[in-house]
Amino acid sequence: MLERTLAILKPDCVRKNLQGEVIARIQKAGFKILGMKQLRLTKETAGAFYAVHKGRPFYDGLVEFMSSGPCMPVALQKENAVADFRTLIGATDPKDAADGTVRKLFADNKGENIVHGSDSPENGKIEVAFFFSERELV
Ligand code: IDP
Ligand code: MG
Repeated sequence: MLERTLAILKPDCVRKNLQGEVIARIQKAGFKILGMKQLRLTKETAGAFYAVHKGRPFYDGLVEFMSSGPCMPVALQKENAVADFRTLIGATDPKDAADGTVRKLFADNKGENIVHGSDSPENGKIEVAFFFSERELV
């Protein structure tokens, strides 16, 4: 199935100047970039994006981190995009991530883990629409 997934190059990725490194890996893995932008999330917007995690012990820190500096949402399309993107980035905690994955290579810890990836095709659509209007997707 041709799917959409949302990547976010998180504030740690931008701070470390790793945007190009990560985008290159995404492109080499065969993803088509439909849209890309840079913005700084407010706490309110970061909280809304991660609303599913509200109440978890890491939620406040996650909102703080995601609003701490610029990030880059990237709308991606590919056959099997959601699962393939999660394979490319690796497990949430870089300690558990497979060798060669983006998080294993670049992430410092489970919270500051360089990149977001949608967790289902349905959420892929919802999360792409969170950041991009249809006319921004080409
Ligand atoms: P995912 O990004 O691999 O899908 P989720 O469980 O959906 O992982 O968590 C969303 C984000 O929340 C993670 O990417 C990470 O930044 C943060 N997070 C998740 N679990 C923890 C934790 O136990 N400690 C600190 N931060 C966490
Ligand atoms: Mg998730």
